[in-house]
Amino acid sequence: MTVGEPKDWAAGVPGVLHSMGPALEQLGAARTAKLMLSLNQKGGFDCMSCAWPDPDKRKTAEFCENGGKAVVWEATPVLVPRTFWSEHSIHDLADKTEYWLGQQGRLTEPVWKPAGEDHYQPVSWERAFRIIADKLNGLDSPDQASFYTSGRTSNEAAFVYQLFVRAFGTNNLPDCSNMCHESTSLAMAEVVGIGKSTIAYDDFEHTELIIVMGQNPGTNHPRMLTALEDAKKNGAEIVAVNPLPEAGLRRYKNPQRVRGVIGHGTQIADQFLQIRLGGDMALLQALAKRVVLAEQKTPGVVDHAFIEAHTSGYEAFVEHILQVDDDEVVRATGLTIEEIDELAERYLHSERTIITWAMGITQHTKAVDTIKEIINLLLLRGNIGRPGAGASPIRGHSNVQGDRTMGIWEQMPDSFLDALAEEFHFEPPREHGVDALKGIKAMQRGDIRFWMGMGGNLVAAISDSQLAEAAFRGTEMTVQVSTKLNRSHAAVGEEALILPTMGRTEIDVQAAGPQFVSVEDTVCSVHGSHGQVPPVAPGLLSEVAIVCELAKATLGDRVPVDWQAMRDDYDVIRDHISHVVPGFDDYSRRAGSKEGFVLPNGPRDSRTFATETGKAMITVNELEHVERPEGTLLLQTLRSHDQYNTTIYSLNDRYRGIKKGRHVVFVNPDDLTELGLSDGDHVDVETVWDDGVERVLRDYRVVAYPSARGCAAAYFPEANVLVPLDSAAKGSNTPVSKAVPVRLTRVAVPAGV
Ligand SMILES: Nc1nc2c(c(=O)[nH]1)N[C@H]1C(S)=C(S)[C@@H](COP(=O)(O)OP(=O)(O)OC[C@H]3O[C@@H](n4cnc5c(=O)[nH]c(N)nc54)[C@H](O)[C@@H]3O)O[C@H]1N2
Ligand SMILES: Nc1nc2c(c(=O)[nH]1)N[C@H]1C(S)=C(S)[C@@H](COP(=O)(O)OP(=O)(O)OC[C@H]3O[C@@H](n4cnc5c(=O)[nH]c(N)nc54)[C@H](O)[C@@H]3O)O[C@H]1N2
Ligand SMILES: [Mo]
Repeated sequence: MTVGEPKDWAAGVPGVLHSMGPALEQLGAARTAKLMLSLNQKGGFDCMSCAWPDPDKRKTAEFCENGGKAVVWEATPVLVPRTFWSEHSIHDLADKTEYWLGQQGRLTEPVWKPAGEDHYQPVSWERAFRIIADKLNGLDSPDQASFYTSGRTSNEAAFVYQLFVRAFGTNNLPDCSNMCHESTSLAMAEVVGIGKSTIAYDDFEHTELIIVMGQNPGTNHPRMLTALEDAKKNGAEIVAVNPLPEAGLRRYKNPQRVRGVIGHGTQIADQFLQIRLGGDMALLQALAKRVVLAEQKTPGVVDHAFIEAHTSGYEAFVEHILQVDDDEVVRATGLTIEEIDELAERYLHSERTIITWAMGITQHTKAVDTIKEIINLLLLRGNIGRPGAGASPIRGHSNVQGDRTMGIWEQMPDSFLDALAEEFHFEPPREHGVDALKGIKAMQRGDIRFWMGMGGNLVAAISDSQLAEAAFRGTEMTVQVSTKLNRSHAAVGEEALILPTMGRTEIDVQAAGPQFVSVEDTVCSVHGSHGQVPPVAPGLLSEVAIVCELAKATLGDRVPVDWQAMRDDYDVIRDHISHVVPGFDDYSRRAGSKEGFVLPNGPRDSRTFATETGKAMITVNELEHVERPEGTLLLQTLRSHDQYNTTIYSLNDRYRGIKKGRHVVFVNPDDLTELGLSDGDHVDVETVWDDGVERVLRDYRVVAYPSARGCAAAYFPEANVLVPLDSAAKGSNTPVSKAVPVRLTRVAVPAGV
């Protein structure tokens, strides 16, 4: 492993080469060109990487380096051979890294591990469905089964999946959102009536100020840099709030423009606030206080017409916010008063402000309240429901937002369940199901005996890996619908099945001909995704086909649903969706059209807020920040540039200067001095948590890095070993992946290193 200087610019020439090089090698020029030129194009397929929206005017190459990697990873013609299963026991697979597992290639045939065996063996689709159906029908209650979804699943597959699960009789529908933007969904639904972004793509063109909080777009939403760059050209200011000086937020070379290639790139952030982990709530309250104080001096700073017509709670908020203690804010944020005043000035001068955020905000104990403070700050100056202004959570998985719209949620409201009952003539269960964390705990107790994953890799993605793996191993059956091998195929129940599926790049032919699917991006725009290349293997079924066949095998005639018709022609699924989900009228035609369509959004369209008070709720939240016990650091777990969640594309993290290694912990040089450590030392990283469980990462290399004081960082999913299962955000139950108190202990460096 080598550690070099971190880079302060993103994309540019190396970016393009990094994405095209491996593509050409593995795929061949023709297949690559076919895929890359239809990626994110109208009539093409939707990138399966992040949920960033597509601009109305598309470029010839409308994708980023990391989207390119995701496409190559999926469309690879490297296949897991039939002999693999006899050569590798499940114990053997459990010793492999995620990187190795992903490198084995695409899964091509269903496999089954019978009880008592340590090997998977090939099994026919029919037999696989029979085995699963018999297990499900043998449970004492449908609630002993749980059905997870990862956010790559299309609207069509998600809809039939939740329909099957509810027809089977449970609301146990956890999803990756539980670990991701759940805090956002909860907070925004409560205070503005919808758990989604209140802006449209165009708003980036009309804004005067964008505050990017707790987000690393250069790696995780690279095309957002283009939107930021365009906004800057239109005169907008950009502020980044982050404990790390992430590349791309500092300088960005746009590979699509000649200037980007030859110049020094655009300086993206006008101001960078290097905040301490978990300090955002204090910062937001301090900003709101400054707005209120400015209002006292110069009435009109607060948008009174808006406050009166559209909000509730203003007076109580003003009274509370004036009590905010600047000393506490400084302690919590690690920022200076001058820095906070400067941002406040920018906010007061801007007539149209957008705040965006991602995991740096949602994965904290007080995440829900922090997001409510984002909304408070925006509401004070009327920054919701007008052009160039709004609250914009930037979602992760490419269709995680659509899956939720389609009913993938353990707590869907009665209005949705009523519509489902009316459309399909059965009574769906009403009792709420388990989320991801509760699901693990139910497995630990033996209350959940069967677990199925529609994509994803929950064993690796959830906190407390050791306990989570033990929980999975304690179940009677685990089933994974997957494109490639991962850890969730190695930590399995007594019986286990892997059902291989097609990806979004592939042409999906059913009885009625080639099918398309559809997805919703982070700004609520829905559009079709059309597979482009033949599936890598002949025996693969689509996710829709797998669900429909499983439903037939399990439910027989128990509910009057025509699964076969839905499998044969996805228009039939979309017709049902148009009857059940508001905003989807004439769905097939509109999703199939080149433009797609934008879902209705009360706050954005008409400043209507479906909340308890019927107005946008300005809320009072008690300030709390994370304390750091002496001698410890707060550790955040994050993504490298060459990974997609638990999928590891390579062992490099170019922008942070890391090559060929992931066992690193980034620490501020002054903290190292204080702890008596230096760059290059090897340490054990151990969680400080009082429940007797040992949580430790052994032999990590210390990297001196300009992180905020007291705040360290390490890569997920490896670092999930350190995140206690009981450490969850209040209300949303999202694992607290961005503030783990840890102690570093130096270990001897093995000889030869
Ligand atoms: N290439 C690629 N793209 C992806 C993904 C991927 O793994 N690879 N994952 C997808 C998914 S599912 C998601 S959810 C998104 C994730 O996108 P991000 O949220 O950008 O992902 P993280 O790597 O978790 O980065 C968190 C960022 O927040 C900062 N941060 C951490 N804690 C705090 C805090 O307390 N306050 C503030 N202000 N900042 C903080 C970190 O320094 C870091 O810059 O990306 C999506 N896109
Ligand atoms: N410590 C820590 N933990 C975290 C996070 C963190 O920041 N820190 N982030 C959290 C977040 S934001 C998220 S979203 C979760 C992610 O959790 P998941 O969504 O569960 O994990 P992924 O790694 O995205 O899932 C990858 C797997 O999906 C399968 N797959 C890929 N494409 C397809 C497809 O088209 N169909 C099907 N059926 N399967 C497919 C492949 O087998 C692949 O191995 O992790 C969470 N965990
Ligand atoms: Mo996510």
